[in-house]
Amino acid sequence: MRVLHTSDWHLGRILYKEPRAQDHDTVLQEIIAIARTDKPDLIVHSGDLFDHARPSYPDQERALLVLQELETVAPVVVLRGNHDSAYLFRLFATAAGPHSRIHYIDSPRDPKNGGVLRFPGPDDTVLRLAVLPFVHANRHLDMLADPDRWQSAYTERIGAMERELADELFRDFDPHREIAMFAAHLHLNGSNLARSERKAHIADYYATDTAHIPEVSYAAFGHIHKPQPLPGKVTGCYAGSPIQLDFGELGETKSVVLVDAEPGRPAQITLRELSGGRQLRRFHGTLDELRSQATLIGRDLCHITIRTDAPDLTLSEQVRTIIPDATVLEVITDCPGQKLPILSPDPETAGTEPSMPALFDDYLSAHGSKTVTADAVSRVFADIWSCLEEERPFLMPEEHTLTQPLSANPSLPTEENL
Ligand SMILES: [Mn+2]
Repeated sequence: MRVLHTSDWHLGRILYKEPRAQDHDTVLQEIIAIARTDKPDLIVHSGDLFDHARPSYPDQERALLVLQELETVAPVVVLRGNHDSAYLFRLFATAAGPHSRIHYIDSPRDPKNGGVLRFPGPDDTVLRLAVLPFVHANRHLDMLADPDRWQSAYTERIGAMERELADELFRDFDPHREIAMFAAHLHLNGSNLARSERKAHIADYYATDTAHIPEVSYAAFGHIHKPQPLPGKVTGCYAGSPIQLDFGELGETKSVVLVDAEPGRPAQITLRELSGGRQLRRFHGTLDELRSQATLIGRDLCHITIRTDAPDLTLSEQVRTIIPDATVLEVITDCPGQKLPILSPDPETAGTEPSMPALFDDYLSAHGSKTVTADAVSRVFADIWSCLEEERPFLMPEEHTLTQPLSANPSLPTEENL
């Protein structure tokens, strides 16, 4: 039997205010074409269909239209990932009705009651698929337990669920006729994180143990966005996201997994590379260097840092003219005058609380200024601060350029008699 495994679409993802809908549309058509050509007997989506729990109507429609296209090829199983809403999954299942070939797995199921699905294949073969969507620690664990034990408690809890699923998966199993697979949305200890999966707590609290995975022909995992084989001894893959979702996935080639499994034989795994969706690119250099790479950059989604000697307010505009086909997400200026040098702390004031201007200078050292030099910004801030402390009115330096000629010329109305 042949299975097509995809994952982590994250429909609705926005990168630096740039919606990824057009990238999704391209790559999802590519996945539909692969399904039609390779004719799997089952399609597994291992979670994170959406980027957030309340996706927009257009993104919901996008998901449903693609899943319905896939359903014309083979039954589709969709697991809820940590970004998906269980409620929305239940709603989709209700709307699809009891006879739909799309199976939405919104929450962990009793192994004896829906936790193991059966799909008949050619020549009397049967594929048994155990399903484990994302499990929230706080919904399935006793939160009053010692916080230091949360992680190991989570790992153990998932391990117990996996053992129960394995028991049912292999109960009265006929190895001459049946194939066992497992689909889950989990973080496995030892896998290679991309960064866009969702911050560190996932890795810390939600790590699970590869040793607990049922010994199946193939394990279809979701959650990690970098396509990769599973760590540990069970054959399986993180299918990964179909597009580069953020700069943690820079340079990654994306794919879906085709799995060919026969009873009693190890599964054959083939990756089908995906080329749809714009690539991400980071550029750091001068405008001239950017010019020389313009053709190479093409339509990429770019984060641009331009090195200049002096602040230049037209940089953004120039960048957009040099690479008109690219989507420019952000232009950063790398200009020596726009950052303050980092000073070593004054030993006399060590231990005392730093002043507000000193803290602001620290900020300028780290982040720089946007338009004028950091030095000028620092001086203006220090002036404002001393005026506030001494309860004096404050005039911006630019205002002096107006008031000085006024006071110097007695024939003009002064501030008082205006
Ligand atoms: Mn994900």
